[in-house]
Amino acid sequence: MDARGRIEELTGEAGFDLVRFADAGTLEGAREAALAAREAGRLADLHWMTDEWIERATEPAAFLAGAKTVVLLAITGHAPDPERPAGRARGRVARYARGRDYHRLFESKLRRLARAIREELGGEARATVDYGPLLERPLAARAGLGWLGKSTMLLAPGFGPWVLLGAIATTLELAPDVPLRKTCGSCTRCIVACPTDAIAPDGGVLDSRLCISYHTIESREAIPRELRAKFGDWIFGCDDCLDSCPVGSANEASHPDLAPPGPDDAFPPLAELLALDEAAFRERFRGRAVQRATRDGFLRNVCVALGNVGTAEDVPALTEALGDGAALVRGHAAWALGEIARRHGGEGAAAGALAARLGVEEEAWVREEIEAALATIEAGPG
Ligand code: B12
Ligand code: SF4
Ligand code: SF4
Repeated sequence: MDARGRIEELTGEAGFDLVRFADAGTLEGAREAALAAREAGRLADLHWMTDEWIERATEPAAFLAGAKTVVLLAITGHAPDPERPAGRARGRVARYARGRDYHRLFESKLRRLARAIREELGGEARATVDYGPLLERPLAARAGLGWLGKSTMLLAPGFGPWVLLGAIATTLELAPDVPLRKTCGSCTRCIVACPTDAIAPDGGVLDSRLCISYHTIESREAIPRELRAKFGDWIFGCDDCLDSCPVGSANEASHPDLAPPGPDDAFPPLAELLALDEAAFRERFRGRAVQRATRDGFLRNVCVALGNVGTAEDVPALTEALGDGAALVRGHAAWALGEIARRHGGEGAAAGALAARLGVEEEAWVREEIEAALATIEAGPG
């Protein structure tokens, strides 16, 4: 068996759903596109994506000296939603983040594969997943693992956007696969489905400043007030552009470790999340991708979701959150109280809590949020 065949065999044994091979040449078009996105501000505050990171991420030989081939690997994660329990307001976690952290899943598998390439096949090998410096989607498109959809997702035949990617660069010269000749055609479903218009009207370009996924996972700042009502119940990531995609939608296969252990992992009850302190947050989401949001960022997201789907029953938990140690949480709790009171009445309790907090709040930004929430309540339903 040749080296390529052996790698295919090993990746199958490791439980990957797809494997394809790309030559390790510079990704010129993707580099220009990513640098232009950064220049235009479309990468928002992804501080680590500097121009230098982009240059390296589009040059496999900078990732591994002498790289000739990049092996692209994918696992699928499209487990159907578990039944959503009735009762108190619940949030929604993106499918990829409901089970075990896929980064950990990939890391152990990739490490073993890279070792096999070194020890058995005699090539140098270096692996990465997600945050490592390699742009995975354009590489996967070059390898014919899928094509770049209007949502900017890589769509794999039979799986659609429901594939997560990892890569191993190697000095072995392996026969590359060819890019697919597929496109989205006249479909525009993801563009229409995106609640914040984050995808450009013609597709293929995403503005992270508008993307729910960016704000709920990567951003450590306040969520812009004008966007909050569009976030619905998303508290970590967003799948709206994936859910709307017809490609691979009938295939509900999922790597077993990515399937949610229960409805609380897909749709966590919101009010109780507000009680998590740092230690309890780490414990609750041990081994889960949700940790990336940080405790304060995650509770910020929970407040926004409560503002959108919460009821008068959630006013006590939000009132408690008005006294949280993190200004980020206090400010968003204030917004949520204003929204719940506007939608459901119960003005007395929410307005009373906000007024009481205004009396002691020292942080200027939180005071502004409280005043805006009080103004919302005063303006009445609408
Ligand atoms: C930063 C990042 C984000 C950012 C920005 C995403 C974006 N679209 O720019 C945020 C936080 C918003 C994000 C969100 C999500 N992400 Co993300 N993200 C990344 C990361 C770390 C880098 C991507 C990046 O550099 N973006 C900048 C843009 C400019 O580059 P790009 O999209 O990679 O590639 C585009 C350009 O290169 C251009 N291009 C390529 N060749 C050429 C040639 C020419 C001539 C031109 C003009 C353009 C061009 O087209 C490509 C696709 O549009 C990658 C992992 C990695 N290391 O690659 C994961 C990754 C892209 N994310 C992933 C996932 C799963 C998601 C979410 C679905 C998570 C969720 N459920 O909430 C959402 C989906 C949002 C969306 N519609 O893209 C997966 C995607 C898998 C797939 N099937 O595509 C990746 C690959 C992680 C992984 N290891 O699996 N993500
Ligand atoms: S992840 Fe959500 S907010 Fe971001 S582009 Fe897709 S649908 Fe829009
Ligand atoms: S929803 Fe339609 S336009 Fe968007 S990525 Fe899927 S096929 Fe392409």
